[in-house]
Amino acid sequence: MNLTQKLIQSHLVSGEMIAGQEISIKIDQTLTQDSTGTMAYLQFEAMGIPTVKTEKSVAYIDHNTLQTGFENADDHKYIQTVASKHGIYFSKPGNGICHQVHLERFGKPGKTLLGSDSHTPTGGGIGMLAIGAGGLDVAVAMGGGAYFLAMPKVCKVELTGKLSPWVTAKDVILEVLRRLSVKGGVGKVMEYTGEGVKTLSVPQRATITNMGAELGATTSVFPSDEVTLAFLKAQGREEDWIELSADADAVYDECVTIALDEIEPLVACPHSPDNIKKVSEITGMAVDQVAIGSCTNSSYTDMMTVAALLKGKTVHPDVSLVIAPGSKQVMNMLAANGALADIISAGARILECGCGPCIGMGQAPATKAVSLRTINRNFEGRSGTKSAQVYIVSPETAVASAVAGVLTDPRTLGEAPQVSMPEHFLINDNLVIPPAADGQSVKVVRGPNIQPFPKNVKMPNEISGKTLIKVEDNITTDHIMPSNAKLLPFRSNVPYLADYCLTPCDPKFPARAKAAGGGFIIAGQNYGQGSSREHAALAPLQLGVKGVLAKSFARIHMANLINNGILPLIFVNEWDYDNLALGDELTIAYAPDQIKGAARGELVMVTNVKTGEEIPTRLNISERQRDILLAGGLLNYTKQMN
Ligand code: MIC
Ligand code: SF4
Repeated sequence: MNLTQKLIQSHLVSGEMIAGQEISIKIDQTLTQDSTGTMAYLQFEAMGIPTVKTEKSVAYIDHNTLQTGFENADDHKYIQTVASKHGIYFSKPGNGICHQVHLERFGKPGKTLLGSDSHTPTGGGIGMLAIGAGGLDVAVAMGGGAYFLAMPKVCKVELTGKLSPWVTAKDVILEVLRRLSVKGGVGKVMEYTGEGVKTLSVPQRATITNMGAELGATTSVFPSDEVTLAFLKAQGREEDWIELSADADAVYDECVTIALDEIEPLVACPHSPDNIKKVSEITGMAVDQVAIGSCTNSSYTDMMTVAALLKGKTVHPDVSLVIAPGSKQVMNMLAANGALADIISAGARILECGCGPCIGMGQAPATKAVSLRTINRNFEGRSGTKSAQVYIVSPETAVASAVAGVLTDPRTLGEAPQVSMPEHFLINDNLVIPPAADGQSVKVVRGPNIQPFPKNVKMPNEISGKTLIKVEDNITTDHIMPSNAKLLPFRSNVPYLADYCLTPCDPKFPARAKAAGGGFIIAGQNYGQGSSREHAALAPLQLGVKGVLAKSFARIHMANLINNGILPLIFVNEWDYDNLALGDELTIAYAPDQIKGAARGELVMVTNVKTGEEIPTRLNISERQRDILLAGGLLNYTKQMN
C-alpha cells in the first residue's frame, strides 16, 4: 500500500477504498481558526453535544486579530468560552497561525486532522492525514461523527536529488503548480516519496503540503522518518513519533517526478498561484512592498534565514518590508537569540504572529503597487487593494528584493546562509488555555455581532428562479465571499456579509438576487477554488440561491454547497454555459425525484423557460449527499436522523 492508503485504511469507518467512491474516516484531531470558527461552534452548539469526542481539538485565533471595532474581540470571547465549555483547547491571539502552531505543538504522525481551513494539509509535513473542510463538517467531527469524502486518487510525487543553494521548498511547490495548475490536484492526494525527501526538513515539507491546497488536492503527505523524529524531539514530543512510509511495492494512480537539483527560484505572477515564471526572467521589476510570513513560510528556519540575510543591511528606501513570524515560539526564539534585532535594525516592520497581510488584515498595498509575498494565494484583491500586483516568492527572494528594491534572484547574492534546525525549540505553551474541568459551569459569552445563520428548508417539488450572475473559470471563494479588514469582522454575521457576496465579479449581484427572490449562479471551471470558508455557501443561501450551474467545482466548496442544501450542478455540454444569459428563467421539475436519480448517475434536466430548451446537468453525489440535499442541508439531515 502507499502511505495515503495506509492512513485511510487505519481510519476507515465506511465505504470501499476505490477512487471516486464515498468513504468516511474517523477524525482524531480538529482545528478551527476564528474566521471560520464562530460558525463551526454555533453549529456544534446546535448539535447539543456537551464535550468533543476527538483526541484533541484546538480553537485558534489568528485571522481576525486586527481589532478595529468590538466585533473581533467579541468573537474571540465567544470562541474562548464555547471552547472551554466543550473540551476544546484555546490558542489565544498572539500564539500564532493555526497551521504553524499545530505542527509545532499538537500534530502527530499517523493521525487524522480535520480543520476548518483549507491549509490544514500543512500537517502532512509530519505524516498526518490532514484535510481542510467547511465548519459544519468540522463541527460534526468534533461531535464524534465521521468525515465523508470521495476516496482520492493517489499521485506519487517522486523527489530526486537535492535543492541547490538559494532554492527552497517554496520553489518546489511552485514547480508542481507550474506543471499541474490550480486544478491539477482535484480528487487526489499528493504523496511525496523518493530519495529527495530526506534532504528536506519538516518546515520545508510543511511548506510543500501547505500549498498542495493551491493544486486543489484533497491533501498532501510526506513519510514520517528520522527527520520527523528530530523535529518532534526538538519540540519535546519524541513520544508522538511513529515511523510511516509507503511499502516498497506500493502502487499509485499517477506519478510525477521532480528533480530537486533542476529547480530554480520561481515566482507566481498575478493573479494565480499557478502563473509561474522563473525569477530570472522578470528580475529587475521595481517592488513597493514585501511581506514575509503566512502559514506557508513563517517557521523558525524561514525567519532565521531572513534575519541572516538582513543582518547589517537596510531595506530599500522605496520598499515597505513587513514580517510576521508564524508563532509565538518562533518570535520568542528570534528575540532570545538576537535575530529579531537584526531584522528590526534593517528596517523591517514587525507584525504580530498571525495571518495579517495574507488575508488582507492590514498592510493593503498602495494603488497598482507591486507586492512580493511569501504567502500561498495571490488572487486579485485579496491583499485589500484591487489594483495591486501580488507575486508569490520564497523568503530568500523576498529579502533579496526588499534590500535591492527590485525583484532579485537570490543566487546573485553569493554564498547562501547556513541555517540549521535547532536541537531544542523554546517551549512555552502559556498562550494555550486548556478547557474547563467542569464545562457545564462555563457561561458562553455572545456579543451583538453574533447573528443567527441562514438555514435551508426541505427541497420543494419544483426549483425555479432566474440566472443571477454568469462568471468565468477559476472563481475563488475570495470572489464569492471577499475577506478583508472591513469584512472579516462580520464572519459571525451572515446577513451583513451577504451584501458583499460576489461583488468583486458584479457589485449589483446581491441587490439583483434579493429583488429576484433568489435564483441560480452560472459558472465556469473550478468554481469555488481556494478557501474552506462556508460563508461562500451561507451568503448565497442568505440571498436565496438555490443552485450553481458550473463546468466543474472545487472540492471543499462543493461540499459546503451540499451541506447547505444548494445544488452544485455540472454542465454536461459546455455550449449550454455559452448559451445561458443573465435573467434567464430556469426550472427543475420534479426536483426530489430528479435528485434521487442523480445519485444513481442519471442526468438532472434543467429547463430554460424562455426557450423551452432542456439543459442536461450532472450531480456528483453519493446517496448520503442526496439525502442531505433533499433535507435542505446537513443540519436538517442530522436532525432527521436523530
Ligand atoms: C484563506 O487562506 O483563504 C483562509 C482565510 O485561511 C481561509 C479560511 C477563511 O476564509 O476563513 C481558508 O484557507 O480556508
Ligand atoms: Fe492564514 Fe493566509 Fe494561512 Fe489562510 S493562507 S491560514 S489567511 S496565513
